[in-house]
Amino acid sequence: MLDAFTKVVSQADTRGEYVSDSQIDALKSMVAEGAKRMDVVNRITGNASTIVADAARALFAEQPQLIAPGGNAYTNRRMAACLRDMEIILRYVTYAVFTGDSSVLEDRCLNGLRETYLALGVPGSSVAAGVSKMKQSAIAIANDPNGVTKGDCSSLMAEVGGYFDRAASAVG
Ligand code: PEB
Repeated sequence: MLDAFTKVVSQADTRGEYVSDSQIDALKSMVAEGAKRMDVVNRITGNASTIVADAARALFAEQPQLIAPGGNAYTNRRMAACLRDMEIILRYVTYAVFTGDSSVLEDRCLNGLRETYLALGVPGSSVAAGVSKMKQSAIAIANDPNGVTKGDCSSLMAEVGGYFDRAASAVG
């Protein structure tokens, strides 16, 4: 598991080079802008249940076959597994945002997930649709200008969106 700092060190070490000026500048700005990142993690974490529940509700409204008899979220057990999976994925996305690197999400959540769903008969494209809905709702919550110091969060939001996109494309 890497973070934005250890990633730079590990890449430099592979090439036997010193950390470059541009890498140091990029990390310096990440530190300088760190409060935004922590706010985003805090907001997504604090609203995780809402984000998961809203995304699941929207997914089942769009794909009602999932909750019909024979569907993959039919029975309380499967519904619970589905909500839990969405929550796990959201949790790993918050770790990636926190560390500024996707390796924790890749290694501990997405690696092998497509194959797991294939083996279980869970439709990966539906999971991907659920993840995209979590993305919309998480970004709306994280990017809300009310109640925080105003600033430009566009690149941070693009980064957050990228982690959700990565999770969706890993299973979809
Ligand atoms: C991945 N999901 C399920 C299982 C596993 C995961 C390993 C099998 C074991 C179990 O049931 O608990 N676990 C999960 C994950 C990590 C992990 C992400 C990462 C670290 O350790 N059903 C739907 C929707 C979708 C869904 C499309 C969006 O209709 C999910 C939610 N996952 C779903 C369902 C099951 C499951 C298991 C329904 C149960 C499948 C079954 O037993 O029939």
